[in-house]
Amino acid sequence: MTTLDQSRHLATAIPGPLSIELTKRRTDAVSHGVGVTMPVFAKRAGGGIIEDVDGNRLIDLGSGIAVTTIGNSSPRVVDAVRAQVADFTHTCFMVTPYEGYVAVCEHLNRLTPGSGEKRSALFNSGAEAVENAIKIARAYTGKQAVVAFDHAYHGRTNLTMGLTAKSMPYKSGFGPFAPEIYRAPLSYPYRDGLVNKDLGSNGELAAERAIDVIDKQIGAGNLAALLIEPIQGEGGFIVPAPGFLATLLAWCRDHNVVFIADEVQTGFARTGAMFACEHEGIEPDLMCIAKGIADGMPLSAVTGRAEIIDAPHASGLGGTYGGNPVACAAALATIETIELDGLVERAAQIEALMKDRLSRLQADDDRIGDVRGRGAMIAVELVKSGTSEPDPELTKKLVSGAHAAGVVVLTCGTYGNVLRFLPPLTISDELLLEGLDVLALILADL
Ligand code: PLZ
Repeated sequence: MTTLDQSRHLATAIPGPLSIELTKRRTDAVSHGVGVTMPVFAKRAGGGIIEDVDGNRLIDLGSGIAVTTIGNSSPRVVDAVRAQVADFTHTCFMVTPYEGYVAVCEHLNRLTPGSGEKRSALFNSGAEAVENAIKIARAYTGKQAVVAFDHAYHGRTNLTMGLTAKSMPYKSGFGPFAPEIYRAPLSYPYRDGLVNKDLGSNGELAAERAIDVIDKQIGAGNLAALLIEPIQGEGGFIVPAPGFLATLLAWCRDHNVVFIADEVQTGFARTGAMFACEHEGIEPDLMCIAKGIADGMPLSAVTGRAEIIDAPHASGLGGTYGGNPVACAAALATIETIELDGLVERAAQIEALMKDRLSRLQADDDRIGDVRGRGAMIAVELVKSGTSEPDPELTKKLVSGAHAAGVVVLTCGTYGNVLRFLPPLTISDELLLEGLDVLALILADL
């Protein structure tokens, strides 16, 4: 295979003729319920570039929604997957197990925060990991209620739709949802701070507000689990105020409530730590892991305290494909790559680079209300000039301008006004800064 040139290049207008052709086929063949961010079809990807079928090379600031963190088709993953496919593709771990599954669990038990005895179970998707974490928490506590937070995103299956906060496009028309799901207020420093300065900066205060709602509306005696993203992903890359997570965790420990960290988007070196919980010094009871774990092969996990995760009866957890051997081989190669190539440190460098560039942009442009995030998970919240009112229209225009200029960038946020950056950690500084420069130019023109 020829190496992929690490430069942005527009060979045609975006989308080009071959992508337009494929889009016609897609419209005829693929359910219109499946949305698409950018109407270009991928041909190859690696480093910091996605090449489309028309020969356009796009700067990748999305990593397929935080999945190809170690770079697309990462060399060790390619080798490991090839070797595993040639040996066997599937036996089902529940029928005749294989070493790769066990080895992935050993690594996860080692890599996740917390020194006590831990165990893991493997599944296919982020949503499936969340569903299983809740099954485990219910089995362990003998209680049923689950609390999730404002702006939360946990998936699109029935239970996880119920846990996800935003109606459009995730839930609208798809109910009824599972019972015993409750919602508590999050710590959202930028928006809390507009209302009450202390609340914006003091995570303990924000946690007390949430605990009060939980106490009054659910009661700890009924609550099996508290489920939270340590940095919210789809909800807007919201980093809670310091102390918020630790205060919630301490309350959970006092009340026999299982604290589940959904690290599906934040995990696996993305935030400048192996897991985002490390930044807050907390050790969750259970952690949901997916996305970056296997460089795009479908794999997810629940890892946590042995006492809790062993609570379900034998055969209470499982699934045909969970911990597929090819996905496990990819995960082992991913872990090796992160550790040998120092990618956790690389994510921290990317944070410094991006925050420097974006804060300078913010200083000159009051439509950038907030710059936030950690590691290679950085966002800007766009507002109407001179206000804090969300500006989803500006966000849409900026993103479509970026797409036309060959920069793959995504949005998020309850109000649709957050531009989020999730570059692969293998992107060069030059490409990363070029991507941000393109955005800055488009923003200046709008
Ligand atoms: N938990 C924190 O970010 C997936 C979803 C994109 P699955 N986020 C991207 C979309 O529009 O479907 C996600 C997440 C967090 C759970 C999930 C769900 O992971 O692998 O998509 O099921």
